[in-house]
Amino acid sequence: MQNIVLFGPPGAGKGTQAENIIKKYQLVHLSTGDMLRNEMKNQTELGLKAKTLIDQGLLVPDEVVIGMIKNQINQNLQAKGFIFDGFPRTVAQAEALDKMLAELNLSIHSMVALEVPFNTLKQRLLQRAKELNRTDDTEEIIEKRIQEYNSKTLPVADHYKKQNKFYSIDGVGTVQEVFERIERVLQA
Ligand code: B4P
Repeated sequence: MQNIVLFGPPGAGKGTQAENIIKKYQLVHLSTGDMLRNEMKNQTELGLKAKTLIDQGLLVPDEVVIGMIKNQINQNLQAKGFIFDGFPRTVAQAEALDKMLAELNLSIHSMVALEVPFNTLKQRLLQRAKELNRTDDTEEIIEKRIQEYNSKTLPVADHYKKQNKFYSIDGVGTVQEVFERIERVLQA
């Protein structure tokens, strides 16, 4: 079973590349961003609480996303592997993920980190704002999301570096070029 963490700042292309990876490797795609947007669309209690945080560029509490991921893993125990997209985003989430996988005799195989400069991230997200109308893709909120990433999410890379599971990928180029770089890591 190959379990992969797809890592990177907002707009790095995690969701975009996850689509390519699941098509090729038939892994189960677990995106906490998609799960939260689904809750928001259905106006559930969780979705309404998450929206107030997401619209300020803030992270949703650890226990909420950890619970969602645990649920999805347990519903997909027959999977060939999982691709974690946008999760873990804090060290506490990474520790919880390691623990829940260990209880199932599983582990993370690799963290694939997409590296993209700040200005490119901003351009991509402002472009996406025009296409998808996401309320968290305004200039002010993008900057807050990147600050949150730098303070709370970047340390997650060290967590996997210590385990020798960290692979840095240049995330600038066409979607296909970036995918080919990821494939080289996954096939190694
Ligand atoms: P996410 O949904 O995870 O979104 P993201 O970081 O904005 O985007 P991603 O990196 O997937 O970018 P994409 O492929 O779409 O999170 C949204 C929010 O939910 C967070 O801010 C947070 O509040 C909350 N949340 C989610 N998970 C959480 C957690 N675990 N804990 C706490 N809170 C959590 O790419 C962006 C754009 O770039 C797209 O328009 C795409 O077409 C374009 N693009 C991609 N690759 C490109 C390329 N190579 N060249 C040009 N454009 C490209």
